[in-house]
Amino acid sequence: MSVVADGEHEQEHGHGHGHEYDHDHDHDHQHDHPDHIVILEQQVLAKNDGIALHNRVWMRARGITALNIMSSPGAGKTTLLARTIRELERQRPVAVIEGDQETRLDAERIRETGASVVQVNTGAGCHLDAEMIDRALHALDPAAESLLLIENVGNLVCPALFDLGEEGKVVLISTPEGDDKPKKYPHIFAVADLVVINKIDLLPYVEFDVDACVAQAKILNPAVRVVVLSATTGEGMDEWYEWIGSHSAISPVAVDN
Ligand SMILES: Nc1nc2c(ncn2[C@@H]2O[C@H](COP(=O)(O)OP(=O)(O)OP(=O)(O)O)[C@@H](O)[C@H]2O)c(=O)[nH]1
Ligand SMILES: [Mg+2]
Repeated sequence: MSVVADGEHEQEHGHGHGHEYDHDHDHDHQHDHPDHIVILEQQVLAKNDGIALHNRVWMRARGITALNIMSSPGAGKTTLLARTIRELERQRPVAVIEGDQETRLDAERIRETGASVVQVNTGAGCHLDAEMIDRALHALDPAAESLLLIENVGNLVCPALFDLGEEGKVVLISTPEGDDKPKKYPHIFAVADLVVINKIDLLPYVEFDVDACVAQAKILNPAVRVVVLSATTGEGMDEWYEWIGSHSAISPVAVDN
C-alpha cells in the first residue's frame, strides 16, 4: 500500500477562510477582506478545475472510471466500497483512494479486500481536491479500465465545491441521519449524479421517510438517480452495480470479455 501523507496540503490549496482573515489588520482595512476572500476562493477553484481536467483527460485515456463518494461521517462509505470491491473485482480491476483527515484505518479495511489503495490524509482540510487526486493517481497507477472508487472526507459541505476529475459524484446518506439532509445541505445534492440512501435495514427503528427524501433531492436536482440499499445486508446493491456499469466509460461486462 502506498500512503500519501498530505497534512500541509490544505494550507497551500484549501479554501479555508481562516488563512485569509488577518485579525492583526487595523479596522480601516477590514472592508477589503470580503473581496480578497472571494478572489482567492475563485483562484483556488480555478486552479483546482484545471488540475481536475488534467486528471479527467489522463483517466479517460486509460479507460479508468472514477467515482467520488461523498457523505457525512459514518454514513457507510467504506462499508459500501468494501462490499462493492468484493463483488466487482471479478469483472474488472478496482482501485481506491481513501480520504480522511487522520489515520490509515479505512485504507487498512480496503486493503483487506485485496484492492490497491492509497490513503490521503488531509490534516485540517475538510475535503479532497484535484491535486491530491493527481498525486494519489501517480502513487496508485491504476490499471487500464479500472474502476477507481474515491472516498472523500466525511462531510456534506466542502466536497461539493471541488471537481476531482471524476466521472460521477455519488452522495450517500444513511437512514439514522434523518430524511432532511437534502434540505439542509442542498449544494452537494445539486451536483450529485447519484444519491444512495444506505442502512435501509434500520428503517423499522428510525424515523426516515424515503419518499420525502427522494422528492426533496429531485427538487434540487431533477435528473438525479436514487438507489436505496443496505451495504451491510446487501439489499438493493444490484441497482448500485447496474448504475456503476451504466456510468462507466467501459462496462464491466465489456472488460471481462
Ligand atoms: N445497519 C447498518 N449499518 C451500516 C450499514 N453500512 C454501514 N454501516 C455501519 O455504519 C458504521 C460506519 O460505517 P463506515 O463504512 O465506516 O462509514 P464511513 O462513511 O466510511 O465513515 P467515515 O469514513 O468515518 O466518514 C459502521 O459501524 C458500519 O458497520 C448498513 O447498511 N446498515
Ligand atoms: Mg470511511
